[in-house]
Amino acid sequence: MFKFYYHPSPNPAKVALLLEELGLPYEMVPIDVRKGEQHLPAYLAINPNGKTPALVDGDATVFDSNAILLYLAVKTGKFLPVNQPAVRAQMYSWLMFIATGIGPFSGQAVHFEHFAPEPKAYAQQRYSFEAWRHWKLINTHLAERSTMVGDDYTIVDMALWGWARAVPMVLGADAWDQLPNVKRFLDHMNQRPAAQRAEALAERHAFKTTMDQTAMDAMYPHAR
Ligand SMILES: N[C@@H](CCC(=O)N[C@@H](CS)C(=O)NCC(=O)O)C(=O)O
Repeated sequence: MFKFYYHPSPNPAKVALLLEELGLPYEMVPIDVRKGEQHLPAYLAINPNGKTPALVDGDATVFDSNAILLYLAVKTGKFLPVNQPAVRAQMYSWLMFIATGIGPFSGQAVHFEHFAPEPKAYAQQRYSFEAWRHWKLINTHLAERSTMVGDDYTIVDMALWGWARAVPMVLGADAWDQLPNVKRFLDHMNQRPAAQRAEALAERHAFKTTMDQTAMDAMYPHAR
């Protein structure tokens, strides 16, 4: 059985969705990042980066959400696009674009908008600009397509879903007005029973929800 190290936030959500789509048994192990559990030595032995998610599959340990998506998709042979170089090239490109662009810029945009101390105007502007630029690019890509790569539902759609849920938090409540294709994609994905089960995973543990000083110290140790 897989051990899935989880916190209810965008990167773990991608993996929760794939595990639910696969229908394979897994044990959810809560890592409460607002309590600092990501820094415990036992967890760092699994994910040296001290972030969620991570997955343990027997003697295999995988960390970083999109690496876990690839690991599970390759292992099971499911939710990969057709095995043609041109299509697989698109899969790698969009997976990495989400991992290195959408995720980090969206995460930092939230950080500077909601949590960073002053002065922060320059950083706020830079990350907001880059987050918008990345999401507009996805919006354009989805203009005439319902899936990110090829004709099938793949791990790239799951990777995007994890962060698409957070768009109003990242870009503001009226962001959907400028990203109608991303909204259509998200609404469609949210109808999947596996997506609903992935969302419900958050209710299986009483995760800390307040962003108090303990949580700030745990998540932003440089600012202590
Ligand atoms: N590149 C990593 C990023 C993981 C990440 O930033 N996870 C967040 C939740 S979405 C986290 O665990 N944050 C806790 C912290 O920053 O201390 C991935 O894709 O898995």
